[in-house]
Amino acid sequence: MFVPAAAQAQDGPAIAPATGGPSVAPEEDGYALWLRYAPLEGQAKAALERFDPRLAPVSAISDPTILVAMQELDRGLSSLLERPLAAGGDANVTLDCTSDVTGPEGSYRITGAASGIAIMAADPRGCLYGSHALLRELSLGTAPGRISLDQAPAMPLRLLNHWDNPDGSVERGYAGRSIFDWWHMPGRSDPRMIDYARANASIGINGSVVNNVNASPLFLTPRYLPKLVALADAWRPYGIRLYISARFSAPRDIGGLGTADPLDPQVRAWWQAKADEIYAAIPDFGGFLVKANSEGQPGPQDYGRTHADGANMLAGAVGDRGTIIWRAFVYSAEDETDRAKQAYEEFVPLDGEFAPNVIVQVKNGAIDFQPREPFHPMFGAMPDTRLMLEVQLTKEYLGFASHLAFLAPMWEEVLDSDTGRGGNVAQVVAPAGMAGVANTGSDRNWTGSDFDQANWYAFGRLAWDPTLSSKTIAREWAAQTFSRDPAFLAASVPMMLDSREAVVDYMTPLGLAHLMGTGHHYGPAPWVCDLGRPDWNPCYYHRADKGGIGFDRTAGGSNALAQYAPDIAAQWSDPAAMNQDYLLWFHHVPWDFRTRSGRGLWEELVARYDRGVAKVDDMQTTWQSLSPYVDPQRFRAVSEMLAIQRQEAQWWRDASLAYWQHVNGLPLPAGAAPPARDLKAYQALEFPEAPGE
Ligand code: BDP
Repeated sequence: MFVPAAAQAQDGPAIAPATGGPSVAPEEDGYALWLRYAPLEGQAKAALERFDPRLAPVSAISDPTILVAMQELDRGLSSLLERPLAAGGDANVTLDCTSDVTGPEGSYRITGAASGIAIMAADPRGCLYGSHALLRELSLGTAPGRISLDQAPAMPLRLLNHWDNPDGSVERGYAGRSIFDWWHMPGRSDPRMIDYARANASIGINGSVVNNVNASPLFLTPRYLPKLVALADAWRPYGIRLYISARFSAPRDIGGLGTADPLDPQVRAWWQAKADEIYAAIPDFGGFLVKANSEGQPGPQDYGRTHADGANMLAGAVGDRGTIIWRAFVYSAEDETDRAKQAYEEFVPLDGEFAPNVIVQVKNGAIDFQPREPFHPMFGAMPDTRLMLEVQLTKEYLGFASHLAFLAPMWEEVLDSDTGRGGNVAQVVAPAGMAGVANTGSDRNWTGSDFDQANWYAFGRLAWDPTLSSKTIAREWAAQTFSRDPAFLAASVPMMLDSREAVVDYMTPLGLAHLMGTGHHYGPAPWVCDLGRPDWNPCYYHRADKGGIGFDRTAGGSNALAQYAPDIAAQWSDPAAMNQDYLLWFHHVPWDFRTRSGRGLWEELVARYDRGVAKVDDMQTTWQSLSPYVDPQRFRAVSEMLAIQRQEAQWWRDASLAYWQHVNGLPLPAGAAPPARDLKAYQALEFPEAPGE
């Protein structure tokens, strides 16, 4: 083997500088995600060549998880080196999966030295995660001898939630059809299901809820069980447990009973038998996710019972074999309470009443996955209930797949939020976990756009370790997915880190929320005020009139502020002193209110819209400068999406300003460009075919 002179040098820095300029990868379509294992170059390549990785033969391995770990190592190492690994001789990359490494399942330790790299764990999953971690480090250019990691997952459940339907449609899906080919299962084993499992395992995701929370009872029928078995069997080696969303009325829908009352003995017996049937076929079945009494879904309240009655009945049926994940995303048509208050009011009084194998799953904010919301006040308010954090990877409210918005900064903001009740959100959810509403689809690149892959990646990494910084995650992802060239990373990482804030600025600045088009949620529609339920209307949320704008959630208004711990509420109680990012979430203020920037509210609002659009200009400029580092196919795809984003950012800004001016009658501040069209033109736009509904 030819060893370049550079191999004589000392081990390189974590991300090795390029030698001789970037070499553009061949045409790629994004299917490989961050698992491309692009060939190393320069010092990093020399260091790995000098190490000359060798694996033990796999013939003696019987454990399927250890086997896939070894196969991944072989695949990754040979791809990084652009050659097959040497056979024979002693292995110098070794797995010990019965070591004394302590910590929860999946924990691992890696010690690298010039003589060998040892991956140690107390269970096969730890070996699998450790193998991926080793490949990640090497992909980033770290020299083998310098790799030293001691890792344990911060929370037990790290789950994707798919809102996929049996007919292949995906609720709020912007990446094509469902990746699950239910129709042909179990006969057809789609290789994509293995690549899905590899991708998840590589970032520590250990479970998947495969169907929509607006659940079809089909998934509980005997016809679907063999399909579920096929998936569970395929994923088991990768450490992915299968869960399903259960429709609460299933005993009526498919069980032939006249009721789904959780206290009815026949209903209890039906669920018990159903759980036993599933566990007989899938011994490691994860459990049920339930959306009950929300947006028209059936639930225990239909029978005058509580969420705890419903959840505990199912918890009894699965017993210690699995988990019931009960969603707290509830709001009701009959309830006139501020929607932001309803989940807290329904759930907090039930604290301590849930069975030990019940987890309550809470969205990051109290309304609904908006570009920015303060953390949900339930976090910290239910000390005797395990709470799980639900975030949305699919960008229903952040520009679908077309807008580049890296969401790690948003999730970091939530995870780091101090609840004022003995810990931040990450600490509150640590005994339970995190769920991410998946953004996968049948598109070749999985997520509809190349940069949306970063949100899948970031979700897994944060669920594993919520103390990771967005910057670290962006850097890891960009280096593995596009190029590890320092010049590429120096430009692309800041672009990613700023991207979510750009969306906030051009869609919902200063704490505004829920201003999107009806139903499909595409584009701006702050003028909508005539829908059947008050809290479906954007005007319910912004409350703009001639006198001012914003939702008064102080004691003088809905008093949602009082749901937070006193110290936290105090941070948001004074509109003049508080972080202005949440201003209009908590306060209704006059248009000439003096903001902390010194500008009046109207001027500040316009400035933020303009700042958001300008950030997209910057993103386009940055991306154009990166063409030397990216293959032409993905370069063009991202460029096209950025152009769409630029147009839509302008549309959000212009349509919003046209409407606010219609309400407040104010002229635009000097220098601000007038909206391109008049308000009526924006109001007339219709998109009956928009995806995801
Ligand atoms: C809303 C979505 C809707 C979901 C709902 C939920 O628009 O499609 O069913 O959340 O989370 O944001 O249940």
